[in-house]
Amino acid sequence: EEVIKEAQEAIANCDEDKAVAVARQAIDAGLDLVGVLNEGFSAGIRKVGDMFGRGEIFLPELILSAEVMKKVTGVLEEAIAGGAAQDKKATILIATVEGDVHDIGKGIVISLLKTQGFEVIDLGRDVPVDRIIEEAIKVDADIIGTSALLTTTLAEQKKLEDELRARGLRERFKTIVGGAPCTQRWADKIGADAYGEDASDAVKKCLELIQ
Ligand code: B1M
Repeated sequence: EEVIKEAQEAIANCDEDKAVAVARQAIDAGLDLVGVLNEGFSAGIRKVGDMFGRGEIFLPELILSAEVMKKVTGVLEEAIAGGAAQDKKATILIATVEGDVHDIGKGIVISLLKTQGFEVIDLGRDVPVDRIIEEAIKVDADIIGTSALLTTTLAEQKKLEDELRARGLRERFKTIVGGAPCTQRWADKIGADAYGEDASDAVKKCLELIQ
């Protein structure tokens, strides 16, 4: 409980040393690192986002908190990935959609997928639909996953579904969508195969998709 509170505060205060110390403490104590990420650090960055949305803080502060968040997820992801499974279950290609640079959540989803034996091809952020499809064909992906954090870039997830259908490729890949403004309703509406609410849910859904 104390760790969760300290994690949230470290992000809100843009305190990198404190954040990294809390992360290391969680690793050493053998705590559930995904839980610490979700309830601690991620909750902290969302709070900062809410303050930004209300105009209580400005972009430079949001950027600083995001940098601390990146650093700390890097530390935790390394520890989580240490338990990566060896057996390859399936290949998933993942990207943040065009026009969108938010990639912290995508990073967490990726490290958790790796622990479950998925081979993950990460195309990064701000990736156009054409490139996503090209690469998916090239690596013979089983699943294509897209992350969108802006209400304006959600449309790219629909564009992907439409393009796959238009090119006669829709049956070749399974698709999963995620990101803060994304919902099951949206996934159903655009015809995606699955929606991941958070990293654990994303892994669960991907495992179902390859059944
Ligand atoms: Co921006 N941003 N941001 N931002 N940012 C939001 C999204 C916002 C809600 C903040 C706010 O105003 N309250 C708002 C969007 C409003 C809207 O669209 N309605 C916003 C805005 C406006 C902007 C800019 C336009 C600001 C500006 O420039 N004026 C700008 C846009 C840049 C762009 O993309 N073109 C911008 C920039 C940035 C930073 C660069 C400063 C930074 C991103 C740094 C980075 O990612 N490298 C940033 C941040 C940090 C945020 C908030 C505060 C936090 C996002 C985050 O990392 N959350 C965010 C507020 C919020 O989300 N409430 C906000 C933590 C992360 C663990 O959660 O990403 O949701 P999340 O991922 C979760 C799940 O969603 C899910 O699992 C993850 C793990 O649990 N998931 C998936 C995610 N992807 C998945 C994929 C899957 C499955 C599950 O399958 C493939």
